[in-house]
Amino acid sequence: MTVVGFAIAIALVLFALRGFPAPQATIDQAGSADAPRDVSVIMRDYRFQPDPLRLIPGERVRFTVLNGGLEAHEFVLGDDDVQRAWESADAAATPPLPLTTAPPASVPPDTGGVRVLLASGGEGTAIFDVPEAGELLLMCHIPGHVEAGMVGEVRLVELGAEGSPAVSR
Ligand SMILES: [Cu+2]
Repeated sequence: MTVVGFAIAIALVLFALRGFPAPQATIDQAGSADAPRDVSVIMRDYRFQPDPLRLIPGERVRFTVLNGGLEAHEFVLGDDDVQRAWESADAAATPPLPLTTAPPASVPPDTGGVRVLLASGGEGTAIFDVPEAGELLLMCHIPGHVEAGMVGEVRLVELGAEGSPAVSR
């Protein structure tokens, strides 16, 4: 990292800590197998930040997902088939009555995509290989959350596009 790049990174962190809206950073390097690109996503009641989420086709990213909301949230990134698999898994795992315990949600291992389920205040990481093409969606399938607006836009962009700046917690 260059001195200027380092200074900019520090400035972004300071802006984020103070709660200022951070300026858009440029994605100047795609993630690779050896060096995944770090991308932070915050889940709130009921949205994802940043929105849109910008990813480069074919890159490998390491997501750090934080749940800054008061409720449990789920980060599900993948195509339509992935979304439908988790939607039905979560619906099936929801207890039919209060105070009953349902089995944890699961999908077949070859479903693809990535899913991080977090309690309020939780943090998790996940590695994801961005496909070369196709449509990706970001959704939370906890019952009622999609209806409340918890759907994030995902854009596949070229190198040099505006990326995801540091976000304030
Ligand atoms: Cu949610």
